[in-house]
Amino acid sequence: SETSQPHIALFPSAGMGHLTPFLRLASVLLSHNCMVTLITTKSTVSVAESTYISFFLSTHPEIKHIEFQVPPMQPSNTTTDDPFFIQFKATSRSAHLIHPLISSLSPPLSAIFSDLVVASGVSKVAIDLGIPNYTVSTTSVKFLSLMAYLPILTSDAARLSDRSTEIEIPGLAPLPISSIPPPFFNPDHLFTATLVSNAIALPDCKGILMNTFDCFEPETLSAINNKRALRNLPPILPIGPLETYELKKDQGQYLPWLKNQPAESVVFLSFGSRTAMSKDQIKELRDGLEKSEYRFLWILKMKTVDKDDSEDLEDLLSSSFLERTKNKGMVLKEWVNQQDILAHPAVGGFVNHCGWNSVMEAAQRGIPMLAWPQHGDQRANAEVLEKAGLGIWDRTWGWCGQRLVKTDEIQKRISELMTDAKLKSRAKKVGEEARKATGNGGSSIKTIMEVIESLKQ
Ligand code: BUP
Repeated sequence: SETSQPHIALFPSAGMGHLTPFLRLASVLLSHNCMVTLITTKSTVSVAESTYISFFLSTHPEIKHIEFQVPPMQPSNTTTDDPFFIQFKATSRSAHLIHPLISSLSPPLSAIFSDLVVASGVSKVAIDLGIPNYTVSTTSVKFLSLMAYLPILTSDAARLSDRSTEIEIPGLAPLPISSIPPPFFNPDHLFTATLVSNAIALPDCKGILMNTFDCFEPETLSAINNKRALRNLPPILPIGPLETYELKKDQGQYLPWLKNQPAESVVFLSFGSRTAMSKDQIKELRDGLEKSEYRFLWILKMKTVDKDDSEDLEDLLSSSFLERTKNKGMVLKEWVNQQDILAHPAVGGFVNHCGWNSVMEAAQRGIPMLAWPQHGDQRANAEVLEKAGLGIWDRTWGWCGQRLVKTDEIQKRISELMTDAKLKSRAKKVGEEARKATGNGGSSIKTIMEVIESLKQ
């Protein structure tokens, strides 16, 4: 009957890293017989986002789509020019305006699942409509705990200015200062301010749905869920690794190429959808990769936003490099289907920036990672994946642009990634645990089923 079919609105925020888990969650909900309404902002920051949204909707005509026109920001805050941070802020401060768009939906909504950066506005709307709001957090539990603690941290000027120590969140393992994103030391930074104003609303949510699984970061998870830390948080609900869904097949030559490579012989390098390294760093990476003598598939982005990426690969890498390595490797600057690449048996290691979706995609396949975090949550994430046994991380490499990581260091770590048998077997074990969590009767499946059950009435 109609009442046994919950109707859930999903409201992601900007960037592929935020959109991807929501679309994956949408397909999980549909497969459990829920109705889904997807709320997206009227224009997206990247082309990748709008392409994925349209393709997803075209393959799921049963989803209702609401386009939300976000009033643009005045370009007055000068703490950042990152278009994604600006869009977070714009969406955050207008989130309450979704009220009239969703209050008369039929059948009425049973719940709203929304991004952390709209928690404040959406939780008020949810209270008004008398329905639960779940926050979907798109990062590690470790980094979530830091964001949840940010209102306290940023209100304590003395602690913020003391850069010599670790950040201690009572009840949790301390976080080294070097893992705290630099903007967090400035309470006026647009990104920090946006997070703080929404983190204070987390206690109003019914639960925090996370793309992770029980045994990937057990300590942080149990400290929070057993009320030994951050006691005002609602339960954290691990529902991952969220299954990948059918994506638009691109015309890329990489799949036929991968097919011709021996098992586990290829290093796959990608630094996410919003990271661009400096040209000097790209050259060191190029040389380290060549010196390592491994086969490689390298996704190389030169701009933060895909729209303006017109740089030429030959200019950047030199035609002689491309010529010398043409039988050994492939460098691409276009959008690829990362989930298909990681699933390919030829891939033996993953050099990556540690965006949380990428970490979960590697975990699900048991692919060892060489962590090369660049910004934001990525150092905290690197710490988590290293501890879980999924990969290695050289902490001295620093944040993006902090120092030039040299050819020889890169060569050495890539060789370690591809030859360390212990690392390989630990990563395979992580893969088995991940698949157990999402298999029949697995912990993540149980958790999402319980949430869905609770919304039926
Ligand atoms: Br690039 C790229 N193809 O070419 P993360 C990324 N992806 O499928 P990010 C592709 O986008 P934030 C490409 O598999 C992952 O699901 C990738 O999310 C996919 O990093 C997603 O890994 C990227 O979380 O996000 O985009 O840097 O910085 O917001 O965490």
